[in-house]
Amino acid sequence: MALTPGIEKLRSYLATTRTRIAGGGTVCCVVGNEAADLDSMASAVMYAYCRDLSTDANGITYVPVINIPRADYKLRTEAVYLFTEAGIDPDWLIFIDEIDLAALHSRGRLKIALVDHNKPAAAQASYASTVIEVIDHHKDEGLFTDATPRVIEPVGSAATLVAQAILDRDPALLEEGSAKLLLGTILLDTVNLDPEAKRATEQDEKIVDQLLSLSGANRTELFDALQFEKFNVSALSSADLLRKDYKQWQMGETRVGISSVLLSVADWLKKDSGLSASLAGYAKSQGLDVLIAMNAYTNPDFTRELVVYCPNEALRTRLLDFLNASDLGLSAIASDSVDGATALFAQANLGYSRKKLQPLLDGFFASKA
Ligand SMILES: [Mn+2]
Repeated sequence: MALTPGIEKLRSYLATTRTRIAGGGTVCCVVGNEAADLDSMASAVMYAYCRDLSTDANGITYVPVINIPRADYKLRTEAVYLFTEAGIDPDWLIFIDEIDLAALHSRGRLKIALVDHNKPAAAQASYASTVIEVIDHHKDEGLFTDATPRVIEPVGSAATLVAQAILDRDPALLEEGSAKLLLGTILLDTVNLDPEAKRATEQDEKIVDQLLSLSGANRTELFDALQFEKFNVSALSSADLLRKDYKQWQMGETRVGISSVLLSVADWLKKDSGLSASLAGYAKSQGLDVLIAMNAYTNPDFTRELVVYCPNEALRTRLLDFLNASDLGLSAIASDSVDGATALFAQANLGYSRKKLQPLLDGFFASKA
């Protein structure tokens, strides 16, 4: 793949961060939030780049740290797409499992810049005293009042604030690829500046205009491509589909996990003829008694389906009786491709998201105990 024009400077910066960390001195980790959505990743990369090359870096090495393990990167399909489009190789990025923050901290070498959040994640709370900069668009938690800069503004995307910081400091850093990275991020966060979505502010619009001319990108084409890639899970295995958007709870005696899966049950079975074994493997890896996949997709209408995996027959019978009697509107999908531990359903009641299903299940398992 040909390099995007102008990306060489960003590329050589990213390619040398590991060596520079090993070399000693103060390291300022520019960290996004734990959800590590596209905004957090793009903002961390571009803000670290801009700060590292600015005249007031004070000898500090600024490095972007992506706040998820590297193995989870491929689950962020829209990020994989946009970083590739921008000409950025993920091998150059540093993920949270690839840097020893505790060691840097104990040697007094650690500083932190928070982007796309203004309260450190629980895993990083013990480094709160090292926070020196904050760039964010969430509600101001009132922390780190001495941070400089401390920019917390309710715009549609943290990438808007990062782009503003770069335009203020060194606009030459924004070339085709990096401008596209920030632009795509803002478009996705603001639903392509749609007023109905009530995300975009005047500042987002102003920055988008500038990034459009710097990147030469087509706004609608870029947004449509990102929107498509966000839901394009065709490259993911069943285990990856299950862990992409996953939550688990202890409900009384029962350990329950619920995955949101952006794929129809029919397509899933086409992809994975051993779906029951995949569910069993994932349930085992998470120590679950019950694993539920909530399949949701649009083709052409929004549709919900439910996959219930429960190897304990007595528990499964009670659970399925309960679910069938509930207002989920379930009807069984017959299939020879799954074993007896797995039940497949169409779900007529579209109002049941995970947020609503979880308390329903909680009530069932709590009363059972
Ligand atoms: Mn954000």
